[in-house]
Amino acid sequence: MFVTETAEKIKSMEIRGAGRIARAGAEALRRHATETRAGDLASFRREMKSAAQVLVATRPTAVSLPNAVHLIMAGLEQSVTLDEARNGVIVRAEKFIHSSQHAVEKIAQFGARHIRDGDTILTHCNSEAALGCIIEAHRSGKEIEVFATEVRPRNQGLITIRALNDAGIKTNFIVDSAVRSFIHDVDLVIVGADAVTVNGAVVNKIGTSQVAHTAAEARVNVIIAAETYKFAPRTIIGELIQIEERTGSEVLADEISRSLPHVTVRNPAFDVTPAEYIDLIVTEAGAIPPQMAYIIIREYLGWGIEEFHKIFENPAGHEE
Ligand code: RI2
Repeated sequence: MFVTETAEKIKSMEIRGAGRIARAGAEALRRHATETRAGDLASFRREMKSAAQVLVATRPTAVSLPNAVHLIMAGLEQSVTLDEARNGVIVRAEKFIHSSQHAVEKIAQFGARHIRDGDTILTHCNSEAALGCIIEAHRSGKEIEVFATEVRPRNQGLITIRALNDAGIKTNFIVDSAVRSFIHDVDLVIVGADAVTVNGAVVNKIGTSQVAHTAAEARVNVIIAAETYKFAPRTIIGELIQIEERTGSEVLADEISRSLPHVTVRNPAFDVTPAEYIDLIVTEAGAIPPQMAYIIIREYLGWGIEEFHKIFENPAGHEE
């Protein structure tokens, strides 16, 4: 079953990156809607909701995935025939995938304009949105240099330096704890996001908040490259973003852990950078100060406060 396979690949991080997992989830829903042998509208709805729940349960932090699932599943309750329901899911999934790819391209154009000729940029983890800005600046003829971190424990920095190398960009590869040693050589930090909360805080790969704090101390601007579907609507009603804690074996080999009975390995995959350490969030709808996050949520995800009143008044009609 393609949904189960996709869910496993997202959980294991074979498919990773907040944008990529959202598109993978959308494709899984599209294929499920196309291939399911549900014979009537009620069973189709049940099957699609079950597939949606399997996908949303894979990784709890990147809101891009539940946002994509919500956008694709919206309207399923209102469909009156099986064909209308099936085609609606397929069309919305295709639309999400296309608009998500287009969003990364727009962010690259907008973000590249904030990179000056001669700048040295630091990036952390592997964000296609953030890398898009850097590579577009280089492609447009700007002379730039990059510092890229290793990103323990899953080493996503290796993916980043390969992409930068392939683009012909002069790159310095450093361990995560070396950021403060090099921050005075850096003109700008650009990173991605897994979630942006209503008060403009950004959830991203573990270590991002230390990078941003170090940049703030050195008066280096921090830009977040984030598509609108990474903004977290439910933080309007006070929901907190769950920080995924992954297995300790990603950090320390099991046989070593077993030899250290009093030691617990803690492996949070993300951290939270407060708005005060962020200068700009570049989205496909344009660049905003982090304090305008609510506007993006309201304008692009349609989740104004009244939306939540509807949820409270009619919880059944708003199942994920
Ligand atoms: P794009 C990644 O998480 C990193 O935190 C990255 O900054 C963020 O998703 C956004 O990536 P993981 O999947 O969507 O490596 O910009 O845990 O590619």
